[in-house]
Amino acid sequence: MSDFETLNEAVIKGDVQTALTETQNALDAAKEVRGIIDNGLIAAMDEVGERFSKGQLFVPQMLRSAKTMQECMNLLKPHLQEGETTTKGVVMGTVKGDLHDIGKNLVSMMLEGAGFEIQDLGVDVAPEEFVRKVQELNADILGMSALLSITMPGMANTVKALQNSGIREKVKVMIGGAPVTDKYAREIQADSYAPDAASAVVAAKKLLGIP
Ligand code: B1M
Repeated sequence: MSDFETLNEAVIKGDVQTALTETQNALDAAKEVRGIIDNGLIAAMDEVGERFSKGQLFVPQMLRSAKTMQECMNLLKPHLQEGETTTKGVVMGTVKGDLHDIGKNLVSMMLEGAGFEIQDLGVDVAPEEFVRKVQELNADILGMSALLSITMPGMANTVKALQNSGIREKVKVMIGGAPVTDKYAREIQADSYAPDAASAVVAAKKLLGIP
């Protein structure tokens, strides 16, 4: 039995209380924080992503797992040494005029579960704001979400704004949201499209050459 089996199961089930207790137990037993994250939390979220892709669990369960992982991360964060957090940064937001954030939050949580550091700009984010944050943080990936057909052009406008600022080549652009398609991503010269949160993790890793 792996050291983290109970924690893995609690995250997969979305059982916050058990997951927090197991995380605290692991800390008390002086387990390495990075190991708790990698083997206890990320491994569980990988399994959640896998089951979601196979249609064995659905969005509400995935949200519960993501929330459970988030709570455990909050417990672990103060124990992380400088340099133990990932160096791969993602600036994330829902585009201008669009207030839908459930899917975007789910994608952010799954990416965080996979070890990315997320800077979430929230909803209704203007192109200039995306560009400013990408520049400021030297982000590896810019993730944009849109749920309304009429707000999708905000993605194209942001890609143009990145080009105009001369930083387009420095950041990978990933887009998603119910009306967004792979074809649209190619049209606006985004680097990647993902149809759901589990695929977003796969796509983000692929963009940065992470196995
Ligand atoms: Co609105 N809404 N809504 N809404 N809403 C939709 C999107 C709609 C399809 C409903 C419908 O008409 N059937 C429709 C859009 C039609 C269209 O343009 N194609 C619509 C509309 C019209 C509107 C308003 C205009 C309604 C009105 O006021 N007349 C209005 C607009 C407000 C605004 O944004 N300016 C509005 C408002 C709202 C609420 C505020 C009430 C609420 C949002 C609450 C919130 O987000 N905090 C809301 C909701 C809840 C919905 C529905 C019911 C559910 C959306 C959702 O959260 N899905 C939605 C109908 C539907 O989708 N069934 C609808 C669950 C979520 C997990 O999935 O967001 O698709 P989703 O995210 C997925 C993937 O798309 C992908 O991964 C996620 C997880 O698997 N993904 C990414 C998302 N972002 C990604 C980014 C990536 C990669 C993947 O990389 C960066």
